[in-house]
Amino acid sequence: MVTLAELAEPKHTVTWCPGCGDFAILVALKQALVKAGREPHQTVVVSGIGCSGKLPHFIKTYGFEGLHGRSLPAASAIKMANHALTVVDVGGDGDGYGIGMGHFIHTCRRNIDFTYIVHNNQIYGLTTGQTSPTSEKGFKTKSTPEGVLEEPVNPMALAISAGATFVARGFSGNLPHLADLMCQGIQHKGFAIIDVLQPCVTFNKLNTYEYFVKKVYKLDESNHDASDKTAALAKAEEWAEKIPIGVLYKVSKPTYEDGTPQLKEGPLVKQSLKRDVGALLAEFE
Ligand SMILES: Cc1ncc(C[n+]2csc(CCOP(=O)(O)OP(=O)(O)O)c2C)c(N)n1
Ligand code: SF4
Repeated sequence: MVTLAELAEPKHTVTWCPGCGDFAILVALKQALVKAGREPHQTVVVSGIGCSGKLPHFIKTYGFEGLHGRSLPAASAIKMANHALTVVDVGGDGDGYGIGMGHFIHTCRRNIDFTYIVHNNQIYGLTTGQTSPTSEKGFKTKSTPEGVLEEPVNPMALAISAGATFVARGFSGNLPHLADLMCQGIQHKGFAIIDVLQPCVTFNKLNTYEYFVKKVYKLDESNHDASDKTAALAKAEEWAEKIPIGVLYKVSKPTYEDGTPQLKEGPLVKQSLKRDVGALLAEFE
């Protein structure tokens, strides 16, 4: 059984700013993998580009850091090539809900069995503080000095509508709760999205730890029914005085892998490349 120490990556120094919410996400992910009993050699952590995208360097599993906004296709391909692996994708709100938004919607509806953790700090961190798709209306940033004009996207409502089968929100200020959510997401059979409220202490002076501590409340301490889509959408719309954290929506549906006959013989990477292509070639005669 893997231990927390075995998941520590000794070769890389963590370069996030002191106090960044990314630290709690990294620790929560390690705790979740240990709790779920996933060994490092059976796990791949995938990312795009951003402060959040550096996470695969800081955890001793397999890892892949790809292009900005393109982590979901990479994670989907890795899972389809070897569906025996545990795949976890991590990225920022700019990465997943901006440039990667098309992939986000289609990944939700495909229901491939992997977990997507979004470090939602409502700003572009790595590029030093521009507006992101989840920045609040009126928020003044480097790219919108007079304040954001548009309404923010609502990732939880989008995920539920698009067909994701596990939709949850965590807060990096509550590590045990976040680790438990991630463990549930990893154990869920299907696409699990966990949006994490992650203060960027350097560039977002609006959505701070104090801002969220006053607002968040746990859904598991309310009478929310996570199997009820209408109730889940109502919870997804709550974003004012109170913000729910926990599992908003969870249903069981066949995965994309279940519907792919080629995977019935086992992971593609374990299958022989020696195939009888005679029948296929005959079609071209
Ligand atoms: C195709 C492409 N466009 C733009 C960039 C520049 N870029 C790098 S990270 C980033 C946004 C980072 O913000 P976010 O995804 O929210 O992650 P964070 O740094 O906040 O964790 C941008 C625009 C890039 N690397 N590639
Ligand atoms: S810039 Fe923001 S998101 Fe990036 S490491 Fe620093 S505090 Fe974290």
